[in-house]
Formats: sequence, C-alpha cells, structure tokens
Amino acid sequence: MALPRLPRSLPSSLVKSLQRNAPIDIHPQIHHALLTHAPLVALESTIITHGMPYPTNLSTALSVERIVRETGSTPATIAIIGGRIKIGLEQPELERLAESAGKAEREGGAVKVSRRDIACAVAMRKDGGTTCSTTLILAALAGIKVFATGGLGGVHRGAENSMDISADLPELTRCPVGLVSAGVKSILDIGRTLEYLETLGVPVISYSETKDFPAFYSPRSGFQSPWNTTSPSTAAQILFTHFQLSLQTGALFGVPIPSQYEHTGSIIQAAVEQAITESEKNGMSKRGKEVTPWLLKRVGELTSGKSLESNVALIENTARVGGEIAAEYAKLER
Ligand code: PSU
Ligand code: MN
Repeated sequence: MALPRLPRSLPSSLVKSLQRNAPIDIHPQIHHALLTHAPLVALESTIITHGMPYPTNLSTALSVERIVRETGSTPATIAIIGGRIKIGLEQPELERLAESAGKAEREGGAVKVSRRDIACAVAMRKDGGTTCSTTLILAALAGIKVFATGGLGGVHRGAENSMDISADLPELTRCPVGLVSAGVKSILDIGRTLEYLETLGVPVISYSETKDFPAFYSPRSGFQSPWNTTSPSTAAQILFTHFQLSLQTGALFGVPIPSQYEHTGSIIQAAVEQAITESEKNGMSKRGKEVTPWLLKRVGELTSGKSLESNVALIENTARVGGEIAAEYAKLER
C-alpha cells in the first residue's frame, strides 16, 4: 500500500547547505516549483560563456528558457555570479554572462567551472559558466531531476595518451539527474565515450525511433545506444524507476538534431576533422579545459557559422524534449 504523500520540502542536502550559509541563491520561481512538485529543467551556462559567441549565446539562452516554459516546465539556468551559486538567473545576469564570452579571465571573462573549480570560483568571487558536470552537481543538490543541454563532454580522441576525459562523465555516476543532450560531438571519441558510460553504469537511451546514438551535428554517430524511446512518459518512467531503486547514477538521453540539419552535419564533419588536426599541430589539444571551447570556435570559423546555426537548433530541440520529460516526471512524483 502506498504511504500517504508528505508535503514536499527542499531536498535535505540543499537545506543542509543553506543552513551552513552556503553561497547559493535559489530563484523564487524555482523555490516555488520545488515546493509544489512542479516540473523543472536545469540548463547549463558554459554554453553561454564558452560554447557560443555573443550575441547568439544570449538569444539562445533566452529561447531555450522560453521553449522550456512552453512545455509547462520551469527553466533553471545555473551559473556562478560574483561568487554566488545561482539556481535560476534573471535576464541581466544572463546578459552579463553572455557579454563576457570570448573575454579572457583577466579582462573580466567568466571562468569555465567543473567540480574542481567550484570552490575556487566562489571563494574568489568569480563569474562562472557551469559545465555539464557542475550543472549536474547543482541540479542534484537542488532536487532538479531533468537537465537539458546541447553536447555532453566525453572521452577525447587520443585520450589513451592525453588522459583527457571530460569531468562530465564521472559526474553522471554521482548525480541522479536525467541529462538530455544531442549526443556527444564528433570532436570526441564517441565509441570510447559510450564504452566508458557503460563501465560507469549510466543508462544511455536514444530519444528516437532507432537505437542510433546521435553525434550532435548529425543524427547518427555510427554507434548504438542500448535503448531507445520516443515517448516522454517512458523516459520519465525510466528516470523515476532508476531513482526509486536508488541506482544513484544519472541517465543520458540522446536526442538527434532535427532531420533538416542532417545534410549540414556531413559538411560540418569535415571542419571537425580539420580543427582536430590543427589542434594537434598547434598544441591546443594539450591545453586541458581550453580544448573544447577552442575546437567549437574553430569549427564555427571553418563553417562560416553553419555549425552555430545547427548548435542553436539542436539545443532548442533538447530543451523542448527536456521540458516534456520533466512535465511527465512531475506527474509521477505528484
Ligand atoms: N560541447 C558543446 N558545447 C559546449 C560544451 C560541450 O558542444 O558548450 C561544454 C559543456 O558545458 C560541457 C563542457 O560540459 O563543454 C565540456 O568541457 P570539457 O570537454 O573540457 O570537459
Ligand atoms: Mn578535458
């Protein structure tokens, strides 16, 4: 027999952090949504500070929030502003982050924040774009169960020597959050990324008619996911079951880019290969957290902005899917 439902309170980990006076600001709309079991979708901010140029980064950040709202869910863009962790941003804060894109840190640019950087960025009062890894951590802390983004980090090509594996992957083992993305980009080693996710025990589900795992700019990577569905309620049920059983990890939903961008995807692929070759020659491939932003920027230049157009389309698409899954998930929790 089901136990009577208790009124929802904030997650105990969040309450504990707030009691310790941790520098976290929960936007009132999000606070309200948490207390009423209303659907929420976390959104990352490294895509604003390091993933796209101004002003497209700003227009995209605003449009993904609007799209999430259209599905009946509430967007929670997560970032660090002046050393405060923000769960949900006001428009001037989004503008501040967007305008800092492309600026070096010493010129007031925001830092790219993974788990290892959170405490430093906060203590030194920085502005920070949260990567998928940090956004997963903060979404989990706030009790947000669905997170929509464009591209997840992964195992880099040549990682057998460089050991460059994104902090996003291990974070999926610690944070019970469903991450909705357009797959991983072909700047990465997609096969090894999927192998590593299998090792880590993270469910991977293609959000499509087939098991084809998407490759960001292209609907198919040539690799398969173990599962697929096109139903937001099935996706929500997967997450719900996973969390009911305390399986602890997150889950990854791979949503293919809309089919009208498929042709552009093959053109962009050539630019990706060229950018990678250049990064190996000029030493960028050994520059840690700078690698991914550099490759994204270079692919944008080589495709005269075509990659950016695809990037906007695919994240708007994952935002819609994320909103739909979150709306179904909230029904299960109610
Ligand atoms: N891939 C993209 N756009 C992005 C990123 C990845 O297509 O903006 C960002 C995400 O925030 C992701 C981070 O979490 O880059 C991964 O960086 P790294 O490869 O350094 O772990
Ligand atoms: Mn890396």
